[in-house]
Amino acid sequence: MENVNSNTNMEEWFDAKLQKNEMIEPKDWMPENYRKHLIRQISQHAHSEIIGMLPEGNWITRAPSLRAKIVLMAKVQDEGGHGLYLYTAAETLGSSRDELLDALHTGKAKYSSIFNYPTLTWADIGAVGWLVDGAAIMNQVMLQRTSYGPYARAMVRICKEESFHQRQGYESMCHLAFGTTEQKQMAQDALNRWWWPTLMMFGPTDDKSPNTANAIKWKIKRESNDQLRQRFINQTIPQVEYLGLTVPDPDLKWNEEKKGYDFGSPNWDEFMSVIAGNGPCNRERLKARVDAHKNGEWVRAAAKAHADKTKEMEFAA
Ligand code: BYC
Repeated sequence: MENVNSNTNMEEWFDAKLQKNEMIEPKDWMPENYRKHLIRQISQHAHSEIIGMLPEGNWITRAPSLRAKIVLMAKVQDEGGHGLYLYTAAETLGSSRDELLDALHTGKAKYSSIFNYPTLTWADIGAVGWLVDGAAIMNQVMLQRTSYGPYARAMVRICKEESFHQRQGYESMCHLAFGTTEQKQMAQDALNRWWWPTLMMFGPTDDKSPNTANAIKWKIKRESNDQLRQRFINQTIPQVEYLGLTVPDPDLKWNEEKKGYDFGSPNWDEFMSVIAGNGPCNRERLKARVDAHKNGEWVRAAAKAHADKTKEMEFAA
């Protein structure tokens, strides 16, 4: 822990550190609400990564070529790795892995709404990589400068990998959009279904986002939900146009004055219903996760026995 002399007010010391854009580290003093806020956000993020493996993993056996299969497997493995870095970052705040997973498995903790939608065709895998990973990067680039050190450092590698995922998705969409009429229709259908849920990933509008004020004050989030959503739309629409596709939003229009697109409102009732556990796939996703955890019990036990034995042998040597 950095040297905090007894006269120093801890809160002032913490604020001054944030002011100087210095990172907060695990052993530093921090306000209890800052710790709780981070455990909530980082663990939700970790849960999203491992639940995010499910809709894509669903297509590994049906990928249309060996190359597509290898790329998709690599992507799904990356998501598992992201979950692990993030759980580890959350653990440095004093929450155990078991507690975090228990909150997920009992439905207490949230994970990203987007993963409660089904992947119906191969084009959905392209759309997920392009749009969902694209939205994730938009959100996560700023998190590389988040104020909590372990979270910020985990995000550096995660962003590099998400960037590869986004390109993988866009490449796949290019194949379909420039392919046969049926393939182009598949791509358009996937875009139609994933567009609005992707915009919801950024969270509620700023006036309805209870966590943003503290997140900005504590430099956890550097930009608001609406700012990031707007930037994502501005960046993605030219990509949609290049593909010769359209987004399902009659209100989408370039606004020269703001140098950005005006757009319609996502269905926020649907969003609230999905995050309350009533989306199209919430139950299926949670069940798959709980089953995987139970079925992996013997692997965890074997890995622990091996680690304990290795330690014992090192000690004896
Ligand atoms: N889904 O006050 P707000 C990925 C909740 S990408 C579910 O604005 P905050 C991946 C929110 O938790 C996805 N819940 O909250 C990509 C809060 O409820 P609680 C993961 C949502 O935290 C590709 C309430 O609504 N990325 O992993 O300031 C492949 C009010 O919201 C959502 C991250 O997690 C949502 N979309 O902002 C594989 C990035 N939106 O907790 C994997 C890190 C809002 O008070 N997280 N809620 O009960 C963040 O940046 C922020 O937590 C959010 C929400 C932007 C998501």
